[in-house]
Amino acid sequence: MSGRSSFLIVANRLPVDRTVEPDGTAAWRRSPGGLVTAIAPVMQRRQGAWLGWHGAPDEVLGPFEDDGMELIPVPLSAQEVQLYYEGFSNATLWPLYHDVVAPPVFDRRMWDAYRAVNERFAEAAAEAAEPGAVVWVQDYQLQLVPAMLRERRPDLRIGFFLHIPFPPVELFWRLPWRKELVEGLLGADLVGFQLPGGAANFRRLCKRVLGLPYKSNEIFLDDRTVTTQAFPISVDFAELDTLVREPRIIQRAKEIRVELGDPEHVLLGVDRLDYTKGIGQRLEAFGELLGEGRVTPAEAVFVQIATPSRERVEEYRRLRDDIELQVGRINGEHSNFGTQPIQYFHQSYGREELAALYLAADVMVVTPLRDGMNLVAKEYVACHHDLQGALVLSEFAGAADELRSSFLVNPYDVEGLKRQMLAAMESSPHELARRMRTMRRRVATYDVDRWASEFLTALES
Ligand code: ADQ
Repeated sequence: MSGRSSFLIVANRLPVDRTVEPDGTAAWRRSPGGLVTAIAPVMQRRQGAWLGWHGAPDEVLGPFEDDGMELIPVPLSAQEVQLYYEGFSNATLWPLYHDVVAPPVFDRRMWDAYRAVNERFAEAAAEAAEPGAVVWVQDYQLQLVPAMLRERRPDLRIGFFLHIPFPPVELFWRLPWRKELVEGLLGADLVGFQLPGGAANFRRLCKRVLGLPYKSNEIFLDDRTVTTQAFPISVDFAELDTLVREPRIIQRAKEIRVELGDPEHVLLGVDRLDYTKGIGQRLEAFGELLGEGRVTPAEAVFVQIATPSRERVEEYRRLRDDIELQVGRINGEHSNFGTQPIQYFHQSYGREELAALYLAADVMVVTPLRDGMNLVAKEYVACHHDLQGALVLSEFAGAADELRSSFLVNPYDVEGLKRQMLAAMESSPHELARRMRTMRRRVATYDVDRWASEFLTALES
């Protein structure tokens, strides 16, 4: 054992993407996305190391430093990317944990690859950790790592955080490898979830699968206890709040509105193009409002940003086709020369452009069918120090537990969705300010720093 770091993050991906500079040299750039945004600041402060795949199949890289972080690449073969990542992680676990909104694939070869890759991550973490180090394992791709790591290094303090929902026992039960997954997670000292409901589901499952007793937050094993607890993840409130006060962002937000034809209402959706996000449901509602003449293309524009995601997984390819067909239909029926009621972008954006978009939007529409938390909702709130702007938020997003002053919706209820979108557009500035103030207080207090420090305090105590 070489023993090197006293603090380790273990995640499927490293927090950087490779880019090619204008002069042709390769460089690394901090990647977008929930997890990275959340943990990078903690990493830099603690001078820890981050273990994860670097994004290129069949390539072996040595450890390197970037952005003030020590990065340790874990290699994956092209076949493992297909079976472990696109397969077991994203075609089995992802739909199963999100209320089975798409049918999960159960494939033994995928499971074998998942186990083998988890083993490799555990091996690499065991080698990189100093005696007594704190290791924080992230998310559904690595649920076997805690137990595999404990077996090799019982001296470590091991935490695990699940970023997606943990399903009810009745759904989890379908998984042919349910016992192995539960045992994998129980290798941790602390298993964290977004919501108390996820933690409760996990405790019930441990009792059902392994007959383990539990009391309040603790599950009792023969020789130790495992703590299960909710830690709702959040955003860097201060950073966003400062960013949107900068003149260039304010200017850009104004430009965006002009480019959209200066409509009275700008509605916005920002999501990874994922079938859990309810993009089709919100477009359907907006399309019906147009069809019924309750909003007109002259007064409202819906901007939908859909970040490309998991494009090699069959369900995602189909989803992209469906959404693009739907956008085309609605625009085909309701566009005039020069105005298109839905502006659809299948692109990724930088933080600044995204902040300007949030600032420019009157109504943020977040309608997942199931979502662990949803950072977009919290980012929108953090960007509205003007106390204007309305958040339409699905009851099935974890964020709905905290953002009770949003316009809550059931995304399966198209009429309800239409009603709340209209209510959001028609609310008085006074009413919007009342709602936004309450939401901002919550997100400012429970920001991402607090999320990470509460998890780590619980893990280290
Ligand atoms: P995601 O499913 O990826 O995260 P979300 O929480 O909304 O969902 O985070 C997406 C992040 O990507 C946000 O920070 C957003 O700003 C960024 N993003 C989205 N579209 C973008 C675009 N076009 N360009 C640039 N950036 C874009 C998973 C879980 C969530 C959980 C997070 C964190 O599914 O439920 O909240 O992890 O735990």
